[in-house]
Amino acid sequence: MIPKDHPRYRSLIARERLARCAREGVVALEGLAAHGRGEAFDYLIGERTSESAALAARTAAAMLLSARHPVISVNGNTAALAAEEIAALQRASGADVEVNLFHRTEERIRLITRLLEEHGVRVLSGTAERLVPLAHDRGLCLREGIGDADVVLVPLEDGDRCAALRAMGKAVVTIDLNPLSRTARTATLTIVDELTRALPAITAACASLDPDERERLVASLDNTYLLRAAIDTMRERLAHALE
Ligand code: PTJ
Repeated sequence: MIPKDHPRYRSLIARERLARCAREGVVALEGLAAHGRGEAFDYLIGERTSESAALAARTAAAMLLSARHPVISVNGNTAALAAEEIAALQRASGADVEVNLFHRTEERIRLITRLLEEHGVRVLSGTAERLVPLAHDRGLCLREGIGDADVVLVPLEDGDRCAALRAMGKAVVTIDLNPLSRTARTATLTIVDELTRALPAITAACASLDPDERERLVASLDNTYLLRAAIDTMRERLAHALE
């Protein structure tokens, strides 16, 4: 039992949930290591949404709303941490949701789909085909889902797939606390923020953007600027860490 007044309450609850989901098979054991890396970067940005991340989240909403066929790609960590937030974003953006795994087994696909559905997500189903040219199983996707998407939101992504999706002409939006990762640098748009802060920010923006602002945000998207701003936030915090 984690006491509510513990100074690291949120972080401990997230770890507890991930550990439970790992025991149940939803989260890959490797996902626990990936979460730890994310936590370290979250410390560096101050565990809050920076101004540039807020702009990135609004831009992500604009891209999802302007897309012909937006798809949210969900892995084990994302389902464990944010099933409810994915349901809300699906309602706000009209995006399809597809489960896509690095450590893929049919059993994990089934468990993650069930968890998402229990939280109100409508999950695409069907026979996955190797439509993305990758040797590993992230290349497997649904023809009517990621295969047909023009904009794909891929939280906690793997760099190879991000590059492959872009090479197929798709716009890739990622959420990654590490602004130095290959994914962050390869994506069309990177939100350098924690998943459970970034998703509600995109959902809220979906409800508030008017068509003019939508167009302006998409036209002025500059991912290098957003990554530099995230790194500057971290540098600034480190410079004043002990004051
Ligand atoms: O469920 P599977 O089989 O698809 O596997 C999922 C993992 C996460 C294991 C897989 O995609 C993986 O290995 O990911 P990476 O390459 O470690 O990348 C994960 C990235 O997400 C890292 O750059 C982390 O810094 C970042 N990250 C981790 N937790 C969070 C995060 N970013 C935002 N919010 C988080 N909670």
